[in-house]
Amino acid sequence: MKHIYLFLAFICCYHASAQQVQSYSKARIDIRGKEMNDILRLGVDVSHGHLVKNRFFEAEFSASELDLIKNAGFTVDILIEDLSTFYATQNLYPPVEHDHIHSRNRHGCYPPNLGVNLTEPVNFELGSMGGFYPYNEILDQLDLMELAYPNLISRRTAISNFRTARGNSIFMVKISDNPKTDETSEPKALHTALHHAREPISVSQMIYFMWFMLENYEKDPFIKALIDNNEIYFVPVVNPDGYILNQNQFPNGGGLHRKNRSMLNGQEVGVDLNRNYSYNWAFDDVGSSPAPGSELYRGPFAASEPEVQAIQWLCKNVPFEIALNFHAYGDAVLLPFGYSSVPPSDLKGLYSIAYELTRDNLYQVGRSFEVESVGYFTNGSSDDWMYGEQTLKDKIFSFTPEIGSSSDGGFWPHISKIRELCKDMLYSNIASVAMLGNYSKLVDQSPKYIGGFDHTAQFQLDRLGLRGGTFRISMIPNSNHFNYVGNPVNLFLTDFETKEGAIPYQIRSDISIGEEISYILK
Ligand code: 0X9
Ligand code: CA
Ligand code: CA
Ligand code: ZN
Repeated sequence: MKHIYLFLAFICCYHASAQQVQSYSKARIDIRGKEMNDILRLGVDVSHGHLVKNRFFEAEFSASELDLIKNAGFTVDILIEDLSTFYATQNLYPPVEHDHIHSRNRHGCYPPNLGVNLTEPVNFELGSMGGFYPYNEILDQLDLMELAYPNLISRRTAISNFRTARGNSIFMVKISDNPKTDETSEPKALHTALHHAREPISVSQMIYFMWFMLENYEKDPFIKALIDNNEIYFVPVVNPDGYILNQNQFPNGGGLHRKNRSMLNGQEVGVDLNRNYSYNWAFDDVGSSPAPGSELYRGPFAASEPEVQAIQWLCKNVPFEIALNFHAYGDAVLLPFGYSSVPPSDLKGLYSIAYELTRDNLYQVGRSFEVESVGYFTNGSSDDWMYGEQTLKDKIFSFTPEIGSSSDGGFWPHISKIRELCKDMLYSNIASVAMLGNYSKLVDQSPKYIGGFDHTAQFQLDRLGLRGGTFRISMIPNSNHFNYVGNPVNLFLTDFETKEGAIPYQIRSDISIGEEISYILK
């Protein structure tokens, strides 16, 4: 009797842990004469990887996904058998160098040519998990910030009383002046990270940005104004259960678990939190999967997951206008909708903001199915609900930055790449707050070469921010060639509007041919 009991107990344990030690490989799938959709239809996660059209698709796959793919008749080449172990040991060696070079990382200043230098915050330190932060180190960072800057950041609090399957809270903090008070008239932005447990760069860059803002408050009037006039909410770990599982299994980094750890009928299945939001949930089986075993499992019903309930609750209680939901990887900023190609009514505005967010890092911009590095539909994503749900709350301009690329190391970049990847996101982060206000972009449209003496400086003004009104453009001579410069011009711009303007000026007649004149449009 006793023996049988022990035997049964053993089976149970084995079962529970078999679920956890899903192993992942990097593999190349031959897609000649086939369709990417044939893979997607298997419920296989093709959310990242490297696609060479009509030839091959290279990405990370779980063992069960590889079985599905092989059974569907694809030829599969295993490139890295045990990907987690590869990641967990990669920092013993220099990073693998890749042949394709990106044309990004200009790292200028913000706004361009106006002061704020995008410098590394001195308080930023790498974490102990291959350079990334284990869960407790993330909470420690938030607490350290509050200790150092109690007047600029709120104390870490749980979002209502939502608890994950493993009993964790979802924490948030806010950066603003008077952070302990809700200043209802201040525009609000939301930044979230780690919907997906294996995307640790999403939280590193968030910590980096937070320190940057706090450290520059006293030093930089532009940053001070952003903090004084807005509230920035941060939810650094949407999926603590999945993240803690990864860190327990791979304390040096490399864990590839994606979903949360929800139970279904007494079995741990895990739900893809970015398929569980309530807007067009389960729209079709291409953008999410009904199969509990799939990496894209959408859950048993809309917002079945406490993590998603917490974020939806927060958005219903705080009127955010812009949200960035940080993920990895793809060198892209995605915008709604993901569920179908039906254009959102604010497509122009969404693009306009996304292009500004990526002005420094030059990431690709588009809806998930339009962007080369993504290329598929998603239903039940955070962006679709945050933007699309306009009855229970107002629309939020929501974006998904996919940080880094496969050549940066995919989900677990080499430790030597982390700071650079964080810095790549600094401009986006700052811009996401600036866009809450009355921000616009001035583009000089004057010809480079002119003759004669009477001219006009021509320019275009694009309104990027959500608050508008009148912008005053003035012309300031910057060399001593001017007889006369016209008065400042006021331009009134509605949402995302573009207008052209001109200011007349006259050049002194003693100028010689070939001489350079210079003026500033402000
Ligand atoms: O598939 C996802 O959930 C996201 N990519 S990831 O590689 N991090 O898993 C993309 C979400 C799509 N979002 C929008 N279309 N806005
Ligand atoms: Ca405030
Ligand atoms: Ca204020
Ligand atoms: Zn993700």
